[in-house]
Amino acid sequence: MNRITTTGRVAPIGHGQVHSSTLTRREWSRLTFGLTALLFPERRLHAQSLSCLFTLPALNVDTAVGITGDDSQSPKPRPSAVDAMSDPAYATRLCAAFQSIRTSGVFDFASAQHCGHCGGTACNPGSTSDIHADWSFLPWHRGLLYFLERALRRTPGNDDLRLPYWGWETAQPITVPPLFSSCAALQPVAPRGMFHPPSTAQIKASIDLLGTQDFAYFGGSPPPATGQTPPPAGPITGGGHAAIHNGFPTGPMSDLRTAAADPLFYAHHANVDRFWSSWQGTPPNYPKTGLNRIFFFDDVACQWQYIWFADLLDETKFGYYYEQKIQPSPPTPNIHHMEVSHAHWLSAGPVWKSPEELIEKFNTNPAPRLKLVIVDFQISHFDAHLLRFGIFTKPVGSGAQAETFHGYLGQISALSYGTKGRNRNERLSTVIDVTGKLPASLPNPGRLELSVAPLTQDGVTSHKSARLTAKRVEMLSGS
Ligand SMILES: [Cu+2]
Repeated sequence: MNRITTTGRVAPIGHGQVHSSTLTRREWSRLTFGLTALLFPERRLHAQSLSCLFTLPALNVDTAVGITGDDSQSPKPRPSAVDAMSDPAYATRLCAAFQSIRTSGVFDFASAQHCGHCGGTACNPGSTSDIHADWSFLPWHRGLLYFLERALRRTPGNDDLRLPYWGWETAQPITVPPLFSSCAALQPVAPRGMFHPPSTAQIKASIDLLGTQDFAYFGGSPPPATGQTPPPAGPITGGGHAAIHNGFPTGPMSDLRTAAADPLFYAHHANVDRFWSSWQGTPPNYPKTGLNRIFFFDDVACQWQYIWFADLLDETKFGYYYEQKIQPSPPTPNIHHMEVSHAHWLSAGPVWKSPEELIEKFNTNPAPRLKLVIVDFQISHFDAHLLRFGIFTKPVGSGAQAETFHGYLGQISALSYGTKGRNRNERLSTVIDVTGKLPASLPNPGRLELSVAPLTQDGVTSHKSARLTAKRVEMLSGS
């Protein structure tokens, strides 16, 4: 079988390259937790786990044997953090297991792995590889969580333990699960910081993605042929995923590079993984191409392990599942694709292929379920520290409450790399449920011109909007 080489590896670090571990250690220290962290013995493990990133052997993809599944007897459900907390025996065992993997260094290895995949950081100097900037986001994080969960399960008597998930899509207001304050082993190395819960609208940006058929509208598009521009980040990286990270203005979770040093990160990502699991159920549909990609993870004591993307599609093969799936809201059965336009880098905005026909569709009673797909747009003209954006059908000034503004469609959150802010050239995609919002809010019937404006914590526009220029805009219509 012909398989592509290791796009998942922390290239270009490999044989023959010398890196100063002293420098790495110093930068990691500066990058992450500052002097307070020096008080913790775990710091040594951080340094060791970073060194491990430099030991990745050259991989022969034709002979590499990936882990294809779990060796456990039967898959078990991952509990919600609330359910895990309500079972004191379970919570105690989880806490002890986390303590064990922190002492052994497995936790630090996972944290360093994550940092090393955040593109051009001190954990991975010289690389621009960022697992959050393309479609490997979901499978890669599934693999990371699996190895951590496997380590927890391998602590004595704990094979039935599974990572709890933080079900942030249901609660309002969203709160940090008390489980993660219940014992020292579930605390981050540096203080977690105050949590500012995202709004319902920020979470809705993730829920709107469920019920789309094409993986590109959910997790992103496969990498292109060599030399071509890579695809933008998958829509699932925005919405609730980014909004929860950004809910911590300080502390490890606020910066992708340090986020995995907080045990809460794994509960957050278990929920992102649960979104993927839920998407597959509505309807069952896997990515059809790009499965021949390999990811590596450093297991216990820096032992490299490999997983093929194709093997990560079914979580039950890795010993777990989610009992409660997330329902698309509102449900969108029988979605079929409707072309809006195939214009490229639309500066004038897409013109409906057949405006009359589309408007006729809008006017049926009940109105059809409509989802607007906006593929590949940039927000680089806004300051890199702005992380929350509203999308509108008309220009909007600063100081407007987005959700009550006539012409508001939805919003998206961007990922933060701490003081650096967003990635300079981040490209986004999103899917917004616009049922009942079109065409009433269109200034020019038959023509869709989108605007984007940064939002404050309270959902108010902080700057006037700019024209949203996307590579592609499509409409999904459900019956
Ligand atoms: Cu991540």
